[in-house]
Amino acid sequence: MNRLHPDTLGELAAGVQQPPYDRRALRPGILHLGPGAFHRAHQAVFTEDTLGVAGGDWGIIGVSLRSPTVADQLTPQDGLYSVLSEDDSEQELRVVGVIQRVLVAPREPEAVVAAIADPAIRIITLTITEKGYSLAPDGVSLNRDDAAIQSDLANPEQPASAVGMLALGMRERLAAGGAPLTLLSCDNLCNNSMLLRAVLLDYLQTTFTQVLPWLEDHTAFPCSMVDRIVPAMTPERRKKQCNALGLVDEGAVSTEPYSQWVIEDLFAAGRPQWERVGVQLVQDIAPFEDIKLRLLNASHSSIAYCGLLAGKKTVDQVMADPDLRSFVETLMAKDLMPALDAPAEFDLGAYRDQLLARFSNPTLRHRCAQIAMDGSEKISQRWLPTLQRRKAPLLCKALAAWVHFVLDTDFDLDDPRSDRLLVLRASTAAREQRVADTLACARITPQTVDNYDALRAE
Ligand code: CS2
Repeated sequence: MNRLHPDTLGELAAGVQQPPYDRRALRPGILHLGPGAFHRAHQAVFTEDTLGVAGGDWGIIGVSLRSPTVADQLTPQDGLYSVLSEDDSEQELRVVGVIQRVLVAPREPEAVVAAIADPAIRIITLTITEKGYSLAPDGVSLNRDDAAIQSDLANPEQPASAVGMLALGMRERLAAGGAPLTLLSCDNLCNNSMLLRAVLLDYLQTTFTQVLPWLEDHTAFPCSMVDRIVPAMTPERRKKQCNALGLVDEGAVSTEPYSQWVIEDLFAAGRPQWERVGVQLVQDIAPFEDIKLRLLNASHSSIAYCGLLAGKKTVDQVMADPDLRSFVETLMAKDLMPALDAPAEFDLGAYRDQLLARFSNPTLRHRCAQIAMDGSEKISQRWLPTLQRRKAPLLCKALAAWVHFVLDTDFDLDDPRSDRLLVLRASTAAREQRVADTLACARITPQTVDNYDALRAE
């Protein structure tokens, strides 16, 4: 089989959808930090669909902050990749063409800075994961104890962190005339773009203060809620997808049919007509963020830790186990849903039913271990707000499962605080202290939760 490339599109299997516009007419208008599978299955697809329906020339340049993997996958394919979306009743395979180039920051830092400075780039979107924002333990300011931030603050001309890279790029943008810019976070954090703004302001105050007035007047930071389940690709799945495609695709992504994007309608320099393809542009994003993080993601993390401890590998396996499913359903009904202030017109019950069906999708094989990653960051976004609002005994069980997972098992700990957590795992200190220290890694402390002692006792 040949490799996917504009020159080989004629060899695609019948029925595979192709970009519905002329790729040669695209101009880079969006820069995306973190072009991993999630971006390629979500924001890129919405923009691709918009080009098909509404025209325009919004091309995307991807920037990987660390690894060359995505560039190595997509560059030989001229940016093309395929997306398979499926559940047990539908299946769609398509080739997406909206990504024009992928840059690798450590390999070509000047090109990344130049792209951020380029006035043709009008929107910077980000999927850099929760830990990419370098948030301090208070969850809202810049973590100056973070090694990457410390090194960037000491040497802001050669940044490695996302915040440092954006700050340097913005300084150059200002020097190049200061064209207005929108920065749009697409990570699973409450108030995501406001947090990005806060850490950037903090960083700029000690690096390039001249950027601050421009940032105040010429940038916009709309928050957004993103939703699509995108499991990490496996070699077997990729092989199957390539066979269905008729071409080798190293950048293949597979996902579910469902996809949702809600964005605060606050842009500094225009945007694609995303509303034409179902993106919701709203004034008040808070209810959408809360419902998604505190119901979908909160259940997801509970499924991950409880499932792994019960010997399950994937989310659908957990959902197929009657006891675990009943635990998830009760957790949603008794603890998570009552802690939400959903708008009166929002049908929370229908949303819950849809989530249960999405989690049960047998074609996704979404690994619990993937969701279990970065627990210390995710828990404070997904579980803490509910724990702060009410007594939540089932959620406490999930929290106990995480603590048990960290302290008492030999599961791999893929977490930004894994050094600390591994020390706690090995420690022979009193149990109570180790539990408290583990909880503190997820920002759960007597300062953040009122009924902390009761919660820890559970
Ligand atoms: C998951 C999310 O990996 C995780 O932590 O909970 O990535 C989840 O699949 C998405 O947020 C769904 O939109």
